[in-house]
Amino acid sequence: MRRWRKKRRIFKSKVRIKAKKRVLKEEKITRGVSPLVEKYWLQRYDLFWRYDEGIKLDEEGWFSVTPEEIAVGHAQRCTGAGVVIDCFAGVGGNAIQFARVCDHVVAIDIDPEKVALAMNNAKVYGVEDHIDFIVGDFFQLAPSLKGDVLFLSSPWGGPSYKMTKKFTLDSLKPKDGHSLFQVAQKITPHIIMYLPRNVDLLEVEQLSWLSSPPLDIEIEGNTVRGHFKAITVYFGDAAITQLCLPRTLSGAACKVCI
Ligand code: MGP
Ligand code: SAH
Repeated sequence: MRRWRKKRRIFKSKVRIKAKKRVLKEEKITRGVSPLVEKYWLQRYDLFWRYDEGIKLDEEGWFSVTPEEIAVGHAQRCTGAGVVIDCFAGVGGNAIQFARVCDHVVAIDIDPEKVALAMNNAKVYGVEDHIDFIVGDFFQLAPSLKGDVLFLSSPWGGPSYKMTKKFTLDSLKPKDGHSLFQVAQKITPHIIMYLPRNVDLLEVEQLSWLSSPPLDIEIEGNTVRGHFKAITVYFGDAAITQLCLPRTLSGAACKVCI
């Protein structure tokens, strides 16, 4: 009799667990997000404070967008700047914040779907008139671009970027970090790079030494609610705190704040 009761209890709890799983699955379907996106969806208000007002993202957008608090920090560095070019604009996380403080923003993305999403999101924030959206390949467009500050947040190869202990610049997509930096420098030396938190910092510093003359550089750790999210590197005048930065032997200023 006791064994039978125990069996019945186990059966009932299994049924309950199955029902709970079904409800969770249904909830996910109603939210319209895949299991990969679920974790980022839970952070939606950190990504876009005005998420509920009509913000739209696709899968890559969910895991790549710069959280709003970090994007605001990037933009503050460019307050009053003339033209900022967001070379890999995605769903507009950065472009929107730049548009709030700069004269004009050029937002480029190779994926037409991303540009459509970024335009929609810029409308939600009421800044669409301050942004020129371009569908195109940054590397092809580069020779014809003119701007005061360049923002580079290229793909890192998806959320698996953190599987490796040290993320090297050659893992950046679609071209390695050195080539990307060289192309960018031909447009302006005032460059901001948004990079993985496990990026090889020595390699990053080398980018400034390899420039001629060496560029001032500031490396900043980015957190949201105390969670270490990414690293931002400011080069040239974008490293605006340069006046109080220690000078290296090369003559360039260098500050690391992580
Ligand atoms: P994450 O590490 O995938 O998220 O991305 P989280 O919540 O820190 O995950 P955890 O499990 O490690 O705690 C952190 C941040 O990096 C995201 O919010 C994006 O801003 C940025 N990011 C991530 N990826 C994969 C990319 C990318 O490919 N390109 C760019 N530009 N940014 C990315
Ligand atoms: N900072 C953005 C996220 C950028 S994710 C935000 O906050 O929303 C990187 C983006 O680079 C992706 O949207 C991808 O479509 C785009 N991309 C990849 N290769 C590109 C290229 N050659 N030129 C321009 N954009 C490219």
